[in-house]
Amino acid sequence: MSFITRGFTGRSRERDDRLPPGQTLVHDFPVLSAGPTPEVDTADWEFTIRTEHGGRRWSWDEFMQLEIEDVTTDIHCVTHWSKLGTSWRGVSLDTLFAEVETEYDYVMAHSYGGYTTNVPLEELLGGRAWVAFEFDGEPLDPEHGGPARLLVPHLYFWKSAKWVRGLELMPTDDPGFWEQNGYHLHGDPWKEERYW
Ligand SMILES: Nc1nc2c(c(=O)[nH]1)N[C@H]1C(S)=C(S)[C@@H](COP(=O)(O)O)O[C@H]1N2
Ligand SMILES: [Mo]
Repeated sequence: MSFITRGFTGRSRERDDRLPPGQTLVHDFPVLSAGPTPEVDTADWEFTIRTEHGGRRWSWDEFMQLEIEDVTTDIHCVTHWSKLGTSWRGVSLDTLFAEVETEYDYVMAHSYGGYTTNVPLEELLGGRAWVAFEFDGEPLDPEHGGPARLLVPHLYFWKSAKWVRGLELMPTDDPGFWEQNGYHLHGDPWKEERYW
């Protein structure tokens, strides 16, 4: 009996190790949108990286020719919910930035519908960020950002811009939509970088 008890304790401690401070686990998938869900047809969808030199643009079909990765990761919303082991499919930002030259260190993500969020370029590289178009083996639901969203799971989920349409390189770390409204510029859930 004590062996079984210890086993359960160990497992929940392991789970707690994956829960950043102040977070609570959820098993559903809450929807948090600052505005209405934009209707974006993949026939019209484009993804652009804009740099000081010009940049690069992909159509949906071109995007689907890129190397596609499966990602399983935990996600953490600043409103205190976390979801463990979510599964996604998408294109790594390493793959996209392999085709782009820039001296700039900061990125503004832009979404269909007007949402923006800022992230240092370095934090989008090194296998830490994707443009995701599937969740749980299905095309990404429009309310969760379909046809495609940014996925930056090591930062609070507001950085994972839904309906993403492009990235703009910037020389300075300018605040995006929530960051202008009091959310932290960086947003590391392990440091509780919620508001400032
Ligand atoms: N375009 C856009 N992206 C967005 C948001 C938004 O309002 N608009 N909300 C952000 C916030 S605060 C969170 S927590 C997550 C929520 O994603 P979900 O609705 O798929 O759970 O999306 C982020 N990306
Ligand atoms: Mo959020």
